[in-house]
Amino acid sequence: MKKKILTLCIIHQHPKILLGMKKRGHGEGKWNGFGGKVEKGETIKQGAIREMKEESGVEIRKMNKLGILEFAYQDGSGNMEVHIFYVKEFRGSPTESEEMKPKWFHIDEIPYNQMWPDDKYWLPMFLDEKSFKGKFIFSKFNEIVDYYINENNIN
Ligand code: 6U4
Repeated sequence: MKKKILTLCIIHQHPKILLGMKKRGHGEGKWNGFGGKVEKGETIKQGAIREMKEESGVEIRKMNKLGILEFAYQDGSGNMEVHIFYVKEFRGSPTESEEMKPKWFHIDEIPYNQMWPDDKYWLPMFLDEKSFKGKFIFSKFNEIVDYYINENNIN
């Protein structure tokens, strides 16, 4: 099956990051960055900017791609390639949308137990502005059954 290309954007304004509570769809009930599927005719970067605006009302002014992660399921369904952007500058204030409820978290209080289980492996590197590449394989219960992650220059 063809991999879907998705984006994920996290604003880091030290010592806080902006996450959103996903209100519906894939990852419902979890805190996560903002993003979604890249649409036909747009670049990955354009998709990231569009999703951030749609889901949080925030306009990205400056960002940097730090990670590419593949998420796969044991049963072979729905492989995703997620491009992860570190957002440094933005305009507007985060506003709740139909999809996401935004909230700033201090980096010492990141709610890992209410996030995707892979996040604790890569978010610390992300916060240090290190680039990374990896793959996570999930069971149908969204548990990690295998993974690798490499600190890597992806650009
Ligand atoms: P639609 O239904 O088109 O609105 P869309 O918002 O385009 O959906 P959606 O909601 O499926 O896409 O996006 C899923 C989001 O969750 C993307 O930002 C990628 C992110 N994501 C998916 N699996 C993840 C995982 N294991 N860990 C993580 N983020 C993940 O940190």
